[in-house]
Amino acid sequence: MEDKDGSSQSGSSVPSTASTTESSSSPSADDQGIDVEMTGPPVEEVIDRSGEPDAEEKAMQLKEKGNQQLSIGHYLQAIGFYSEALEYRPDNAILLSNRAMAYIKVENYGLAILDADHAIQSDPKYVKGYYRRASANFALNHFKAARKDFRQVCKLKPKDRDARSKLNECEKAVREQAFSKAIEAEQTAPLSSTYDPNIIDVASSYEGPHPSPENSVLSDMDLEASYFAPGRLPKEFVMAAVQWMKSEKQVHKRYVARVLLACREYFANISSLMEISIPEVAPEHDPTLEPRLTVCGDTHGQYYDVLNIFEMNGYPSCTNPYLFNGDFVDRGSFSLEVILTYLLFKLMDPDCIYLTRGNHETKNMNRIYGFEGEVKAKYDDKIFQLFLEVFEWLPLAAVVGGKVFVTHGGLPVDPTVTLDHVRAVKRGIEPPEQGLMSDLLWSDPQPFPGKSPSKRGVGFAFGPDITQAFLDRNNLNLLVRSHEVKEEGYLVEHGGKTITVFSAPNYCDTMGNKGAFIHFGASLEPKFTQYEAVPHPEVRPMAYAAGMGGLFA
Ligand SMILES: [Mn+2]
Repeated sequence: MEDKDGSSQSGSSVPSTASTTESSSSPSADDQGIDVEMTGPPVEEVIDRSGEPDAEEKAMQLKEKGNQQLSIGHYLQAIGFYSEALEYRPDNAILLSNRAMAYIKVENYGLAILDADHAIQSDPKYVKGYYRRASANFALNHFKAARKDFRQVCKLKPKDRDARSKLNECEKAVREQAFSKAIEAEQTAPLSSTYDPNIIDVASSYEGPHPSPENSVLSDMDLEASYFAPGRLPKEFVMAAVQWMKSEKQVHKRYVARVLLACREYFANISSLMEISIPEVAPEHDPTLEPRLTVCGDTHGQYYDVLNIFEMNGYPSCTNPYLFNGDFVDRGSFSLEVILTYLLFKLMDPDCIYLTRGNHETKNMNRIYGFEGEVKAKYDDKIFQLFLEVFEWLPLAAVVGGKVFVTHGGLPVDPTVTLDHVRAVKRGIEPPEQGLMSDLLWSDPQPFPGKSPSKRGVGFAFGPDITQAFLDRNNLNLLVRSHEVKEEGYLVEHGGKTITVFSAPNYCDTMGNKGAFIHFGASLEPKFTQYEAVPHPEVRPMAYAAGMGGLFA
């Protein structure tokens, strides 16, 4: 673990080789159906080397290198090789659809769709172009568009059973979407209002922790439920549960259900914008330290790396509070353990841990990136539904020390948005296609002024001028966001006004990046700590990501 000076001068020199910002074309607003004027960068010139001798051979060599990188999970390197190959063969459908695949892997669905469009244009008979476009649209909740492309695949390859099953899955998603729209209109009661943990039996064979002081099962259900009120969950139980899960065992379903019901209730009754102050006293575990709040970025189911943060930096307590900035689940196969640990601490003491919603605390991301499969494997569908209800009520942003704005993705590009708008965002829903919630959850910074369509296909890219204007308008000093893997675990941009923090080291066991967290003391000067990944039990990332036949795994 190394401490780094927190000044923006030193931070901004950190290279961003792992950030996912490469783009060879600038998508137009029309493609996205977004009705705003874009002031993005001039379209990057793609060098055309197709006339050079041996162009074909060079393109194929670069394709092989790209394929090799793709197969070992080095997606950004793969994108680099495919982009180089495309300079020699700009309209090659295979190269375009391979790069689309790599873009999908890094969640750049907007760019994937552009490449797939291009591939289909170049060769309307090349089925993978349709596959890729369908996958990216599926990830974006555009199920009807995805269905159209899988229909085309089935037409081109009538005997392809895999395509048939994916088409069926699209049909199912279209039906589900229509159904949830219908029940939304009918205001059907959520599962949490009818779910009754009292009828779940705790068998005598259960050897895990209990919330009662005697660490034994209670027969008085009201008494048991009362332990799960915010601020009342015993520390002994929380710490025992954390250790129990570390040994790959499960906390009893009755207790998990109580945690989820209590947390849903808690989050539904607090503001969408949290106001968090810096503690006035030093962390209890080490009184020599400066009082601070610790801000972490994406943790993505990397439970053993989360425990490593706590071992290095102290467990959450009112004198050692944490803010986890979204994307707790998906990708890593210990997502259940990560989110449950955060929620247990939340109930132990609501002021020891703060959570903001990430774009992965959503139903559709969980379907394709593993959390749904994981919860259904470890518990059941109803517990998963209760998790979704908690996610729907998570706050969307925080103001730290009155001056630092923290949100998962980024800033809205609408030049009139104030903190009051953030407070007023309607929650209890999946993020809409566009609007303030989507911007906060999905947007990314860009180095040049203005706004551009997002490489992801949701939200926008916002420049340093947009950041400065938002901070000025709201009397703030700094934006902290997460959402993108960074080689050094963090990156300072926009003249020191935008910090990205990412806390999942060696993301997906393949990316080789460091993790980082930030300390904010009374001065609100960010101080960074970087760290490497630690070993975890042999369950590979995305082990539970079975959605769409494991297409995204
Ligand atoms: Mn994210």
